[in-house]
Amino acid sequence: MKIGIVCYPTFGGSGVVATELGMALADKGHEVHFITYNQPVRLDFLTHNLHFHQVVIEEYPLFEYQPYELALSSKMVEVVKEHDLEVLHVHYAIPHAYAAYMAKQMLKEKGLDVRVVTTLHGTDITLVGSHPTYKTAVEFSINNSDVVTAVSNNLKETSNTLFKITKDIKVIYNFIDVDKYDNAHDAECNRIAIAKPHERILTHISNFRPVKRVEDVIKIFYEVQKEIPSKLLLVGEGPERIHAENLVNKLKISKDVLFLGNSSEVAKVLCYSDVFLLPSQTESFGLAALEAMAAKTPVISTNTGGLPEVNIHGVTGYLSDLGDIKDMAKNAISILKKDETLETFKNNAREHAKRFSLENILPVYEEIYKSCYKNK
Ligand code: GMT
Repeated sequence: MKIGIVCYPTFGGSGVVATELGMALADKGHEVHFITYNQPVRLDFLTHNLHFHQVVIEEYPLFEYQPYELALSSKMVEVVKEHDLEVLHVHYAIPHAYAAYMAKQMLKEKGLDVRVVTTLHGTDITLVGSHPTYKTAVEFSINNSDVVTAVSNNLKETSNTLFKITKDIKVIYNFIDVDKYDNAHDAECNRIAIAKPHERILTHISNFRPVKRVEDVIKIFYEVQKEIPSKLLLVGEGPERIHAENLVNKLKISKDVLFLGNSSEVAKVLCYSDVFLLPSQTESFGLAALEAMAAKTPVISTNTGGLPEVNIHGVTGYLSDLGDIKDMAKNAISILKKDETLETFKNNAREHAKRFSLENILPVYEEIYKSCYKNK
């Protein structure tokens, strides 16, 4: 099929899922066109059936806010027409679902029909979309998509609670190419470069936004390192980084905490890790937790949002109430204390991650594209 993918081209989870999906679809022979304002960070190759079309914003001094939706919907119309696209799959409702609706209407006027699949990812519903500033337009564009999907049952329920949704939202879990994480713990994984042989390694990967509660990550680590010699790896960039650095200095643990910045080589970082920390305020799914699990890293997380659908309490890691630092630290210590316990959790995490394998989820998306095209 000929599919257009619209997403944020950044390190955020929705962009990562959209990019991995597009690359996998192209690998299976579909023609995939990314329509984004930059080349997506994980889009590391382009082929005869994998294309990137840049949405260029013309800056004009009159505008305090440049009209991105107009540029995006115009680009969508152009690409659909030029390449005969059958489906536009937009990831993250704001403003992508709205721009896709406008593109669809413009194409209709020209006698062309394109199907719009909208995937809800989390903050487009929970933190941003339900705000009165956006709610009306978000609800409208969800209800006017041909198919709507959400990345967890929890996100589906939340969407139905916060909005008047007239469509049945299909739940399609985020997925992972488990094989990409196979190098975890093999010879390439030079742990000794990060920690001494007797030290454990804890990791956190995120966009360092307030919702991730990075200060809780530091506080949990602070408790853990009192009992277990360990290092903390922090991967990502964002507004909370400065607060995290301040806290690390205040607690005098800077020699044990490494800020690595953004990385597109998550699998390499995770191969060093013994425990992954995700104490988020909310998480519709927690793709970073799934990536950790695929790399044999048990997860210490909160029990909010869709996290209990991904991290299984007492099996792949532990779930705690939001802000319960003591409980999260206690759980991390219980996993890290004995080699045998750690090994069991590591194996469980990897085994459970396989349920979310690309091979299982990709055909579900393909089926959705085919069915909405058939019903044209
Ligand atoms: O985690 C973020 O803040 C980024 C955000 C995004 O849309 O890029 O992530 C959301 O989508 C991911 C992919 O579906 C989910 O795994 C994350 O849980 C979700 N984040 C939140 O709900 C906070």
